[in-house]
Amino acid sequence: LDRSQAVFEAAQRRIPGGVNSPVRAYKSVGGTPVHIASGKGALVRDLDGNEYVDLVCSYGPLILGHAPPDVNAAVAAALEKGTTFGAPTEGELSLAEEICSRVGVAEQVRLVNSGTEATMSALRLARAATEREAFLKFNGCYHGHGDSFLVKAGSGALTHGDPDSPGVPRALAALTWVTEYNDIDETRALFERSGDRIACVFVEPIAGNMGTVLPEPGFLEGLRELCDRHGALLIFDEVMTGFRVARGGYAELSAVQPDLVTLGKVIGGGMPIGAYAGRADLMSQVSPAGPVYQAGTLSGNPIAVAAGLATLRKLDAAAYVRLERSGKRLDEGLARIAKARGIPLATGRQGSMLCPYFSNRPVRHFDDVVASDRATWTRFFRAMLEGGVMLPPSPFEAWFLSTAHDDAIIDRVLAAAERAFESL
Ligand code: KE4
Repeated sequence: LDRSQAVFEAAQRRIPGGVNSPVRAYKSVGGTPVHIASGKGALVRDLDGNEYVDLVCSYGPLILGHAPPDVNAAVAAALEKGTTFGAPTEGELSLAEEICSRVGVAEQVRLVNSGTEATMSALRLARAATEREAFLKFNGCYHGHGDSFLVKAGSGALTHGDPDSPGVPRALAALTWVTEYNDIDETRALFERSGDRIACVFVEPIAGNMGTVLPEPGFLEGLRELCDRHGALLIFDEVMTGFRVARGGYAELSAVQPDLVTLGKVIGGGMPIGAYAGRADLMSQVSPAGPVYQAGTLSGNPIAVAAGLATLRKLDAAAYVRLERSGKRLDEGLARIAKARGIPLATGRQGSMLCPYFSNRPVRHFDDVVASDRATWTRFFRAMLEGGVMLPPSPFEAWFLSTAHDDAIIDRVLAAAERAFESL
């Protein structure tokens, strides 16, 4: 990793931690972060020429794999006409129509440039629409780095939030309330105490930022019922699950429908993008149709829109059949190998997003994730990297597959896992 090492050392002088997003710095697993030179399909190559099967897939966007020909062609064609105009274009309408045709609750969409912008904006809209200031999120869920979201469960009686980062004003953090994911009783108690103050509930319908934790039966249903009873909005943060777990996102798989949904990652096909969408009576309150201000220089830019449209248009029913086949093959293969070696492994999976935990109990809450054997996980991460498979460098990150991860690629991952488990 000589070249990665050299670039990383120089980068740390010019970029905080040498990276532009913290997880990439390998803090959880130690060692030099592998710097990537190129990617194609399911494979990436580092600066020193080493090849890996990529299970990071940029933390979700690359559902068609690296440099898919149709997406690259669409971007190249768009580039010929310029990159951004600061004026409306037809492509933005096409992408909005495409999103609304797939996401049941979406009657209107506003495009932004990241998941963080999408959740920040949706929160502002929810606060405006309900004229309430407090909102609820869940321990272990991540909704981007907006101030109101960098809050951990508070010590206060009302579970008032405490800042999870310096620089987040305490007065703001106090308006973020935090309860346990999959614990509808604690959430119901909070609503009964203060439901009239809650503007909205933000939830990852599948928690993809503490690995992959599925909602227990009754959890999302309970949130819907509590929001309806107390006049709060239910917001599904589908930045990660949107168009990942089904053609219409998680909401297609569930009887529970949110009032607003936030999107990102897949809808940009690898280019910077985010979106928030929902019923017209809510979205029509957003500027300039309504008073809730939100803006962005590159929002809806033709390049991201071209990449997103090309991606969504490839995601037909057959694509999701392939994604499920690959996810199932990997999940079952890992379970078989771990069982043969007597190593406790619990895996959360939905389609092509999954996370194995070294745990002898099912992972239902954040504390189950924290209790899993992260030292063994780190040794596993290292052994897999040695074996030519690049996992996300943190036990709290979901693994992602793409339509380019075919049976041969999955079997190559399982062969590396066989050797990695032997070394544990
Ligand atoms: P971005 O601002 O990173 O585009 O999106 C924030 C976000 C919002 N909501 C959910 C459910 C998300 O998963 C994310 C971003 N996910 C992380 C992965 N854990 C991005 C990776 C990173 O931070 O580098």
